[in-house]
Amino acid sequence: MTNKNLSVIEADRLFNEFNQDGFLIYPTPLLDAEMVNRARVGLMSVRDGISDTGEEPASGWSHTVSPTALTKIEQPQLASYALRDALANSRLGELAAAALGAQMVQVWWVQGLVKPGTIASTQAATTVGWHQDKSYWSDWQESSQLFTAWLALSDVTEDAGPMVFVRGSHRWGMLPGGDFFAQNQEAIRASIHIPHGEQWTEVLDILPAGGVSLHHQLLFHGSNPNISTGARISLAIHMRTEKSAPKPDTWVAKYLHRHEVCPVIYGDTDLP
Ligand SMILES: O=C(O)CCC(=O)C(=O)O
Repeated sequence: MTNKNLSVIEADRLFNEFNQDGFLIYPTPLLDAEMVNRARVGLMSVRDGISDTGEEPASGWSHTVSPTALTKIEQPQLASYALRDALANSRLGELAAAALGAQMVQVWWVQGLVKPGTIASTQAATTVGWHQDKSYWSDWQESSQLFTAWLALSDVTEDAGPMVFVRGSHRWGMLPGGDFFAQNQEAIRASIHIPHGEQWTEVLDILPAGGVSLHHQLLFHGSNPNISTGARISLAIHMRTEKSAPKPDTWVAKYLHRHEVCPVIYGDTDLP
């Protein structure tokens, strides 16, 4: 697959914005409404323990779904054809290739995320603490070019617990203090040593269903509690470019050859 829809000027703009800010918010839906709907229904079915492929999500996922906390389903596309279709058939590949300046883009891990709203819970533990994704990705060789696309499957308004990006923080290097699972953002932020001359500037990731954002593996980000009535539903799609290699015999490496689960969504190079 190549860049069919993006002009050279648009591709340059995406590349420059991603490199400068460490993220890119792309509200134009990458999937049509019917596919978004199928994917959302597919993810919620997997959450409810239904598999139409005969496979289960990856371990780490338990069927104990708490209505008061963020539900995180590891590799939900193992259990859903609708999710496999959504991953393989959106314009995500060309968008990501342009932003990264990549020749090849492959999905290597997906997390289904359901963040309950206030109807499910009045006191939900649905904050995602400030963190850098790279701190959780030790299965990869150090210099691997990895990043995340966050695909909204419901409208993500300001009150629905959107992600929040810290502009330019991908240039600060790997810093101690981040914690996805912690709920006290002020305490995490206080423990992060912001490099001299840099500023902590927060940008809300507001998206309609079908819209997507990309973020760099070193970018500090987190998310607010969902104080809207409905659930916030999304996929965090972790991807790699041709400049990446897994460490041998790791958990991640065992999925990469399964292209129906980890599709190559741009280019056709099949790397280790
Ligand atoms: O969905 C969220 O609120 C956070 C997701 C996240 O941290 C990620 O996609 O890297």
